[in-house]
Amino acid sequence: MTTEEVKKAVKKEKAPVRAQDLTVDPASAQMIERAWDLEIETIFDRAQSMKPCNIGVQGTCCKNCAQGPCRLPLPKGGVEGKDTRKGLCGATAETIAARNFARMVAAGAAAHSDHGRGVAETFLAAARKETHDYHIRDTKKLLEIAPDFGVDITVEGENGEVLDRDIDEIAVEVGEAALGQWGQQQGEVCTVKRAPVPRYELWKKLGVVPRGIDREIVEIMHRTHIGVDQHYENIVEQCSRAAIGDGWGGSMIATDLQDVLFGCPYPIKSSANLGILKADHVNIVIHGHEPLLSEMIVQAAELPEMVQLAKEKGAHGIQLGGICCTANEILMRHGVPLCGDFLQQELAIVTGAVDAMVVDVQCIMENIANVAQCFHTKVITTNPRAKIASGDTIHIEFDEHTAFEDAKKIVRTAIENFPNRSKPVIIPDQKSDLVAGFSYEAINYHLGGTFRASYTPLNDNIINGRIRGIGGVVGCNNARTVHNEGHLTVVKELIKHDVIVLTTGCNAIACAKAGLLTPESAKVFCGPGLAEVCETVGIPPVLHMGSCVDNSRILMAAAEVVKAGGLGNDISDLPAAGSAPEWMSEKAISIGHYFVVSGVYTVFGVTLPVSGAPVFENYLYKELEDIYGGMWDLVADPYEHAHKMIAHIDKKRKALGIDKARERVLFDMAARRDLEAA
Ligand code: SF4
Ligand code: MSK
Repeated sequence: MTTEEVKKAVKKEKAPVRAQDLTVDPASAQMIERAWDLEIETIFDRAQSMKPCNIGVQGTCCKNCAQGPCRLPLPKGGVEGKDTRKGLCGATAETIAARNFARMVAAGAAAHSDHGRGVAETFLAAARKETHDYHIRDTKKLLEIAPDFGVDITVEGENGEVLDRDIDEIAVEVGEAALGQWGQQQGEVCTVKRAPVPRYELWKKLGVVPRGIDREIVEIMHRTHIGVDQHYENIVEQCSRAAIGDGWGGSMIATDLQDVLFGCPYPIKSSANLGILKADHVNIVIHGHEPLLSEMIVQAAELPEMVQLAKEKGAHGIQLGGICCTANEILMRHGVPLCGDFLQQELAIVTGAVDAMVVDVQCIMENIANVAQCFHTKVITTNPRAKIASGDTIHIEFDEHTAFEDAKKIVRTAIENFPNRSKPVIIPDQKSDLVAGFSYEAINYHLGGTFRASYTPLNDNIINGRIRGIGGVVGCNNARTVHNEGHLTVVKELIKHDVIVLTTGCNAIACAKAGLLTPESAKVFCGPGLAEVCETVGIPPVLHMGSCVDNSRILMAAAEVVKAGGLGNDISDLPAAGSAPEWMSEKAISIGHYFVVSGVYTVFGVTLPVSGAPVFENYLYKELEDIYGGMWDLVADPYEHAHKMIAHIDKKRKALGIDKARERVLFDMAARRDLEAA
């Protein structure tokens, strides 16, 4: 269906859709309108013309064998008495929904973990000096993480003295031990022990400590095959093993090793939105997830020979920008500006200014290849795992042993395409300043300083009530909901009520575009307590911690807060809540589940494919709290969504006996204001 047909169809049934009804971001609205003018179809049009399947949305369609698909919609008005719905094999709605949920966890954990495996392989190649393009850069972090992998960092000398071990030897051993976590069959994934002791002991008691990262994912696929695991509670138990293996395993190891290879992020300034593109520059947009490639492209684009070539082709220079989590990776370490989030990938091309869109893995819409055909843009795939059949994409395979040469080839291809611009360039003038780079180490340093780095000042401010609690708000965009509206409403509501927000992924990009990642935004958007803390410490109220795999940084921050003391003994005691207001990817389900089993109340927006199985749904939303201290929830309305998080935070403050402190602080502040006014 063309855009014109979509518009006509929409018009026939109801008032025409306006671009500002589809997104709250003016830059995106401008490009949606341009796409309409040029009759270029984007995801925003397809979301109007194709409605989601009513049974799939409920999670009760099974196609796990050739006798199906067996479809078990919830009867209108719900199930009265005994639920008699069954698939051909007898699988109940609960079994089917639990199996589908589990397969989402498996796919999400596999995506993160395969990313981590790729990083571990490159790390090992660098440690063994088999590649000259990557080096062990952050030796401080290497020495910090080595003991967690069972690697000694000192050795006893001949006279019993303690000597430092050779860094290269340590790096090789860490690389080998890290890579071993994927194929390990028995024992425990070693980084899981970074969780607070009571959490780790609970997991041990429940028998959900992952044995190996891959093993738990494979076991989900086995258990959800026809005729295997047919008890939703038992299926969820395996989800917990695989999800812990993701959050406290594959993703966490990916973050660790990336930091050692490319440097641990520290606060850095940059800007965000389509307005970062420059009409007179070669624009290269890097999109996907793995920093292995993008790190090389950043270096290649800075080479004098590349800048000279760009000038010879008539450009003033080379502008890099990122989409999705690759954007977050190169922002955190190099300050490369954010071009846009998941739903802006087609819209970036619609500016007519993108000379190459370079993609690796995850969240890459196949339709970018079709949109690119309407312009001069070259879509370059780089990863053997991810090729695109549509359009005229070119594949320049990226290999860690020839990484820099591959990156130079890619940059050169983009530069040579600059003179081929075929349509007028229209770049929205929206871009916002931001400060990113808040690794959990950076938060530690920022709060406590070099000599007394610690989370204690954060805990003190939570205990004294200036900060009400912590919100982890993460996740994607979803074309079934207004672009960025959920993200911004939830985050603004939280900070307005003195909840500090830790963010990653496309939520971070949405917040960046809205100016929430600047220290100055505290005065405008925060409640008085949080505003005072941000002003004193000089931090934004929304701390950008990185990409999807970097949700592990949020887990580590939570563990550090527990360790700093005064807020209970476990993550489930903290006045904290998690959120993914516009989620869409299977990775979000794995992330959500590892937050839940880590003890966090986790609210999703849009929808969750469990509503057709009320018993299973109740297990996720209520009963898991008794087991793990954390549970799932679904609240589509973003305002209510934020307030359920705040209510949970207040419940935890009360349980800790610190609810009265907050009332005193707010009274103090009101009194101070009255005095100032007098
Ligand atoms: Fe139907 Fe059972 Fe086959 Fe699923 S596994 S498609 S419920 S027969
Ligand atoms: S990119 S997984 S849309 S956050 Fe990590 Fe954004 Fe979600 Fe992809």
